Amino acid sequence: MSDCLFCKIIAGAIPSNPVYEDEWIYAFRDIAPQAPTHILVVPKAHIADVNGITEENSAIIAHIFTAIPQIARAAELTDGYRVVTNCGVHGCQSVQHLHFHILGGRQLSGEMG
Ligand code: DGP
Repeated sequence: MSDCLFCKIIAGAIPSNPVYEDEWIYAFRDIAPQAPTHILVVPKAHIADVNGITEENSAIIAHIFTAIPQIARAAELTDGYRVVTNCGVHGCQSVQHLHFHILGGRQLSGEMG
């Protein structure tokens, strides 16, 4: 199996708290939540980060962004939420498998960086 942490979570080799799954993507609770609701949405195919998005795999990214509103609705984020993806060292990416954070459940800071 791949040495990637999120590939292991997707495969079920490391336990996680799922909130959504389909053929292409998996969403689960962040282990260290930074907001009352903190969900990670990942493609099942290993893409390292935003720099790994191509014409060939971009349909998965579009699919993620159609699933995110459904996931947010199911999580009752009726007053809004933030979607974040970190990339590389300056972006503070700590897991090298593309993931989108859904953060909500309280008024978030206006600071972005
Ligand atoms: P980033 O720093 O953008 O690469 O975000 C990685 C996120 O992954 C971070 O918010 C913490 C979360 N995380 C790290 N290890 C685990 C884990 O084993 N399980 C879960 N559910 N989340 C994890």
